[in-house]
Amino acid sequence: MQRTALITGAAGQDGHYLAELLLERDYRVFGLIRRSSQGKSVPPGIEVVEGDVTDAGGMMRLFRQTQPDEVYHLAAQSHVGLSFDLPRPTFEVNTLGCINVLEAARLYGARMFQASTSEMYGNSGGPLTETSPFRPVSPYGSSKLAAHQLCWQFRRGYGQFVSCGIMFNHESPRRGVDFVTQKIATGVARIQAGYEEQIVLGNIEVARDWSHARDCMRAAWLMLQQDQPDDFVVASGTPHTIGDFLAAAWGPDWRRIVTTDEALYRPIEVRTLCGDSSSARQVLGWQPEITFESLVREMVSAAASRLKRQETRTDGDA
Ligand code: NAP
Ligand code: G4F
Repeated sequence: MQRTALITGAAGQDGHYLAELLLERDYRVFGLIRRSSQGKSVPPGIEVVEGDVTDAGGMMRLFRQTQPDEVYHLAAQSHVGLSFDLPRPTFEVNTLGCINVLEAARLYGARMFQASTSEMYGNSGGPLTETSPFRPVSPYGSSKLAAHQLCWQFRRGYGQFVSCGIMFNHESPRRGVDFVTQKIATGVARIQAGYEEQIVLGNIEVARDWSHARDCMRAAWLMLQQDQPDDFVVASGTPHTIGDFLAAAWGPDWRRIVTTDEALYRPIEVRTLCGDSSSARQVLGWQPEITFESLVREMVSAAASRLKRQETRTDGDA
């Protein structure tokens, strides 16, 4: 029988890759999208439903309407820097929104995937596993940790099938424009085309465990195909500095094209993240397939193609 999946945050980066994966596997896919997201691209082939995860009644109606077998809860205020300026809305979406999805999934018997994050660890060291200490240093990290703990409580307390992917940074050409990798990819494309000379960044003395969003969403799907729910770290296992990303995107003389601005620094910074995904590798049979170097190449090449399309449109308007 055809299975039905509901994706919250379907217009985001991960929503696109997950929708593709589920449609390839012959699911019927509903995607929750906020009215304010209109104008953003929607994954082709999904059935769009409008709503907001902070609306508890709306979530119940959505589950009654769509009757999902699996819900992938991706909707979030996902920008760490912004969470310092908007702590309350961040908690409303990331924590209360998660409660609403948990409650509806429990009532309607849907298996649930929660998009947890390496930001929950703060500066705990590494390599980080499912049992490493959580010490978040941002409102975003705290809001996601509260949601993560609620998922455990619903799993343990009600026997609910809820699995959390503790996902480390993952990127793609569909990454939002205000995340550092997309800023670099777009900046490099603009410099190469002669539009700009510099990319202005915040704190570049940091490292992240970057992988491809397509790989991460495969892990999310695998989690809901297991006999038992659990938490899994999803990471490449190799941290790279922002300098490594710039070197792969531009070349060894990347310092020539970068300036830093302290106004873009965060009040508190997570310095280095590195995940240990042994459990996902052993239990789910998962491993990342796309290397760091090909991720960077894909992002820069996609940014150059987008720029070319914009130029063609502008020429057409003239
Ligand atoms: P994203 O591109 O920011 O997508 C999040 C989506 O959630 C956006 O489409 C956003 O809609 C939607 N949304 C925000 N508030 C909502 C609300 N109140 N009701 C309904 N939808 C709402 O994020 P992503 O990179 O795809 O990440 C997916 C999930 O994984 C997020 O939960 C994120 O926190 C988590 N995560 C991501 C990473 C990563 O490196 N990408 C790592 C760990 C965890 P708008 O377009 O209207 O804003
Ligand atoms: O690209 P970022 O904004 O990603 P960040 O903060 O690591 O968060 C992402 O990954 C988390 C998983 O660990 C997710 F949960 C979260 O939803 C999001 O997807 O910043 C990466 C690093 C930070 O240290 C930041 O301070 O890059 C540094 N950075 C330096 N200059 C910058 C910039 N970040 C941004 N966004 N913009 C800059 O100009």
